[in-house]
Amino acid sequence: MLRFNLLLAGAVLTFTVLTGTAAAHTEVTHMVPAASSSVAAPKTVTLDLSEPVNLRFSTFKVYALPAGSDAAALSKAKLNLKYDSAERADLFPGASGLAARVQIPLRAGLKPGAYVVMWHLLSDDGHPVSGQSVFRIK
Ligand SMILES: [Cu+2]
Repeated sequence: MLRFNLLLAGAVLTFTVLTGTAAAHTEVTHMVPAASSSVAAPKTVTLDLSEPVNLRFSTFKVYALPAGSDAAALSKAKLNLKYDSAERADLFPGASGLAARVQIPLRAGLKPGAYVVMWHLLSDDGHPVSGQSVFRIK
């Protein structure tokens, strides 16, 4: 009986670990330009996600980061703004459908300085995930 209980406990633990992994929140696994990198003016930002997300319920923006500003605070202030395309460094028109890779076109002639890529995603399990990453144009 003890042995059976141990087996059962092991099976429950294994199940928990496996389903825990499957229900993990969507993450940005790779990005170009990479976080903290310094690059010549790029034409696009590319984000790879750990699983496909529904783009219709996801937001991606790029903003210039004013000197001395906090990237997380700027993202919080700007992610939910509507009709802010004139302020933004990107020309992302929005999208729909499922995708695990997102390409965000950038404006031509962006000035040297820091830029924040910010995102708001709907994970597979229905939970929202927000994040941001900073790169620098030389
Ligand atoms: Cu969740």
